[in-house]
Amino acid sequence: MTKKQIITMIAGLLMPLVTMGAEQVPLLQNVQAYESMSLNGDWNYIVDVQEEGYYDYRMNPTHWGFFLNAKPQRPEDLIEYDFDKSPTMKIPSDWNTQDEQLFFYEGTVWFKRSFQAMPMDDCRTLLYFGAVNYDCHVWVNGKRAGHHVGGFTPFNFDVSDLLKEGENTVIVKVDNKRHAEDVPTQIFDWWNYGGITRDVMLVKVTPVYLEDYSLQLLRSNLQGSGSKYREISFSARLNKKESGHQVCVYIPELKLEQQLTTDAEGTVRATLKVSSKKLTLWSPENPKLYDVRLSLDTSTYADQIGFRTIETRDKEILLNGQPIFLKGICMHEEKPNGGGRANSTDDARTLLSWAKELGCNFVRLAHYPHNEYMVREAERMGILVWSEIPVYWTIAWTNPKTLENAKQQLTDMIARDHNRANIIIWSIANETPHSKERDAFLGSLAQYARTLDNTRLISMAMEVTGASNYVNRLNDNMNQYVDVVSFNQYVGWYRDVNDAPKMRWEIPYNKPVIISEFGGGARYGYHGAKNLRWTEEFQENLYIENLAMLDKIDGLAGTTPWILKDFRSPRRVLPGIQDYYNRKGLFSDKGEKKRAFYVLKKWYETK
Ligand code: GCB
Repeated sequence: MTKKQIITMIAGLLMPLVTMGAEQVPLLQNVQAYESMSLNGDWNYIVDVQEEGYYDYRMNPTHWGFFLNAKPQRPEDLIEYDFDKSPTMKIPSDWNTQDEQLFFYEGTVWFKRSFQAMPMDDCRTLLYFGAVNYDCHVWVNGKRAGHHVGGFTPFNFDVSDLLKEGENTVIVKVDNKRHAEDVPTQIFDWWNYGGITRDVMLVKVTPVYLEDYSLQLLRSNLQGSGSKYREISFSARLNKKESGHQVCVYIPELKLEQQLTTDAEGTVRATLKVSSKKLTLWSPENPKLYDVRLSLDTSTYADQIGFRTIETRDKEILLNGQPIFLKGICMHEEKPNGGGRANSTDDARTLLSWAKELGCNFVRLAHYPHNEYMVREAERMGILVWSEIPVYWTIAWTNPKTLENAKQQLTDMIARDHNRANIIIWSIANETPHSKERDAFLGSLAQYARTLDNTRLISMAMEVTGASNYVNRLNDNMNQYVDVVSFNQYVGWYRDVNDAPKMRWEIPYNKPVIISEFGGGARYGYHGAKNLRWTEEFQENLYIENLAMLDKIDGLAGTTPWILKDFRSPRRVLPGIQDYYNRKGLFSDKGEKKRAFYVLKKWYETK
């Protein structure tokens, strides 16, 4: 045996000891309510094209990887990396817009940050990531804390046993290479922004804590309409299956208070009754949120929760029992000025105020769960939300791991946001090609979504299946699983705009219809005849024709045109026009309004 083989063998024996001590735990509901220490800020980073810091020269995981953050101990020691001498970038962010050299980079980058441990008394510490794109491994003080896959959902590890007094180090290996079996898969029409793209924090929790809770107004039809009382269902779950803990939910403004004791599963459940007159329902016109206080034994947590119902009746969508037309727009999670991942209340407020100016009461957060600031800000501003997982185009339908991955992203999206009143639709997919395998995959996903949350509507962006003689037919086996039939159509862009007036639509389902996408590209400031592609006039005319066409669709309950703002995409290469931006925005990448903005705004005024 060579010296190197002996070292590898010993390290292999030690590895199980090293990996003990941390675990991924189910997502903490309402992380904002907890005492925490932000780890946002400057992190050192090392670009690792060949994953030298993770694999040895035989492509086996090395035990001496960058996660050890090793330093030479003797003058002759060979260590070929040094985090502390490496550059820094601000976290949260995407590396593509932070470092010019990484604009097109897809691969592995290592991040390192040191911090002083916060005093923990008898508490435990969760290391929380809002999102990391896409595959990430985390180490604390050289010991493995966990692994996570999926670029748009939060996760947390219990790292209490890895922390020490004084200085601690967290190292994250992020890899955003695309793979056929991933969700999303190898191709998608947006920038594959890599990095630690959302907040990172250490969260202090008591050994037993409220892992999840839910407050949800019951639909009035479940209790007889015209009732003097409304019912709010409340449930909560501890992180441990322990009975005898005291849970209290208190809504001061409604003078509602309920004390409960956990059962052997560590759960509580109750129905709270409130007079219909006293309860102000959340709506776009009056996005009323109530202060809610939750307590577990001696700890208390605050949240703000709105109460509303959402359901369908034949081809109508009913919000609080009343039909509503969803005046929407699609959005990507990109900064209002230029590219780069958005991740702040300010970004959210700017983008959502543009949607408001357009007259929207609804946004489709495409094509993945957006950051929590976006959802919370929309809730405060009275904007309804469609939230989606990145099951986009051609997924590996027969791969069980891919299904598991999609289900996990769905679980985490719903776990984070199920107390947000503005979210009314969970979308499970976008433009997926029909096949038996796809039907089995999506059917399973839809049924699973319902078991996670049966209070909201389920949908997916479908495609028109047949178009002949100007008759567009929608025929999708998934219709049986969705509450709302939604589909994307591009008359005027991928089809001739002159077809629009001739179009008829056959949607053979007694369900509300949302046109989840339509639109076309224009470069802001480029003017010309209305048949000259890429001009604002072309896009303006396309909107005029499409809106007239939409008005003829039976059961149209809303629309979310594509898209609020020009966004970066590696598929959009036309020089001088696209320059790696998809130009279908109603706003340019710098936030300038194109002519089509005013067409849609005017149409929404009539709705
Ligand atoms: C679509 C996709 C969207 C694309 C858009 C386009 O149907 O759902 O992600 O960006 O078309 O611009 O072609």
